[in-house]
Amino acid sequence: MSDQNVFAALRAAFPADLDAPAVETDTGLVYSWRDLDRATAMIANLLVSLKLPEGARVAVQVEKSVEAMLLYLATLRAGYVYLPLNTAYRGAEIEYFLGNAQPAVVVCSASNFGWVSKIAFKTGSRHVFTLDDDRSGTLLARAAHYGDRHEPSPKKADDLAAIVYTSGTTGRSKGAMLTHGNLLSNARVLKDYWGWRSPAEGDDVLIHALPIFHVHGLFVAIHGALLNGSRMVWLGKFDPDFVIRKMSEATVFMGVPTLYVRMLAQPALNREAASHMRLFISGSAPLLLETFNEWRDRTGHTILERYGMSETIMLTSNPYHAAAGERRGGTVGFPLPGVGLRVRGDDGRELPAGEIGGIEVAGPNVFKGYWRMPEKTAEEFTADGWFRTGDVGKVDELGYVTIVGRSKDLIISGGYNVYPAEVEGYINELPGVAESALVGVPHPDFGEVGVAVVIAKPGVRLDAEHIVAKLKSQLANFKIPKRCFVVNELPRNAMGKVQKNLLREQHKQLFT
Ligand code: MLC
Ligand code: AMP
Repeated sequence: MSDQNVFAALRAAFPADLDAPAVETDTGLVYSWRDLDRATAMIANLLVSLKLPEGARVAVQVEKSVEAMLLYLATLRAGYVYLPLNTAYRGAEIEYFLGNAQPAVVVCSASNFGWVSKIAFKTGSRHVFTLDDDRSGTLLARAAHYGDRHEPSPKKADDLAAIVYTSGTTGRSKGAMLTHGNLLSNARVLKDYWGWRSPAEGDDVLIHALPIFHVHGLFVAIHGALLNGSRMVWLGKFDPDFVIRKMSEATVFMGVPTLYVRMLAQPALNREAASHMRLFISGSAPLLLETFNEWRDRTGHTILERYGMSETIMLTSNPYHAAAGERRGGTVGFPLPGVGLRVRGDDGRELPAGEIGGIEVAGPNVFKGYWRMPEKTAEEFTADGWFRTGDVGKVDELGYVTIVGRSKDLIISGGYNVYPAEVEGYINELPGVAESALVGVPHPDFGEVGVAVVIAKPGVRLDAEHIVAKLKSQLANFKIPKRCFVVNELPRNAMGKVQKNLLREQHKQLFT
């Protein structure tokens, strides 16, 4: 197979006019295609000069910036493995990720250099650079000494491109190993499926408003624009008002449902504001039918909902072209071309249309396995090689997939995953805590949020606010329970298992 380096494929799609704008930021900076090419070459040359071993990981925890995207692209260009880390992660979380992935290079913001570098050196990293969202830091200062030409490292489809950590339902996070073949095949399918228009066909412009340390903002959005040679309007942080204003010069927007909810709260959102737009895409969490309908009423656009995972990138999508069917609210559309999707019952039987069971998938987009966890990898794949998503759903007669729930105990809050087992583990470690349960309840802004219910050890008086304050010092902010209750007992079934469904029911109206 010829070279499958994702960067090489993206680079080949750059428009002929390299001086045309490729990225324009919310702070008024403009980067040309030539800038992207040269800067990624310089960073790639710096990485190569470090003489890293084959397959070395480059772990990155920095605020969103165009330079952070360039570092991602440069890592692919140089042939190393990119490991993005949410900026919300705190000390213990970072210590685990670096200890598990053993990256050769760590890049962090200057203000975190003290504690991050301490962990990085302890876990065996040789190089720690800084990068801030104002183009400062040692990474760029060092890269400035290197040449602006670099031949992308040739890669096979099966070579590792990125490791994306996803929390585990039990135990620790797992690093999903994604290959160049996974990323490239998915990007090519989406380019076609979502009708990206080449510059000659009318120039798509993407509004990029998502974080770039997860699949949605990092792969789906960035690859989508670059593989099509399309300009990006780049936001460091989502701002509903700014996005609505920029719609007049853009055509594509991708967001998690919370972003749509927040834009709907702006009076400026109307048909005229959205008239230049071609496509609104939603994913990472369930889009409420109410949001889907309200968006159509207010803007005249039907949101295209799609479904994916860190382990698989994109799996299904509602159709773009009307000829392929309508975009159906409440569904995640059809399996993408090349993606196999089946629904199986508890007894392993493949279920017919309309019946609810576990969703399993296969295809060139499905990851290679969990980093250094062969037993976990084996658990999540069936004997015939299909990946168990942990999502529960059905496929109707026409082929539309609907997700009705999850077999994995997971809360999706504002598009971020929160695993109750992890948060409960931290709560249970606090002095005086006997036991705890974290459940997801509906929330008007984040879709779903975590609520903690805690039992004290005999004779101990616990303070809910104190528990939350302690968690804030240890865990990423989006994992912090939005409310905490100290109670005398947890509801249990006959087997002694905590009945989370009853807790969810009890607290379901806390925020609505
Ligand atoms: C922020 N907070 C959250 C939160 N984000 N709480 C729960 N869930 C979240 N997602 C908390 C903060 O800790 C803070 O609490 C308070 O909310 C306000 O913080 P903020 O900083 O003002 O929030 P904001 O920056 O506006 O962030 C909200 C958001 C962000 C929706 C813009 O969460 C976001 O960008 N989400 C997108 C996530 C994403 O890209 N997911 C894709 C995963 S890929 P306090 O108490 O400190 O004030 C994937 C696969 C696929 O799932 O299919 O795509
Ligand atoms: P992550 O591990 O962050 O990649 O999250 C993947 C999970 O997000 C999936 O397994 C689903 O549970 C959920 N998800 C992604 N897209 C959708 C969607 N459109 N509707 C419902 N759930 C979704």
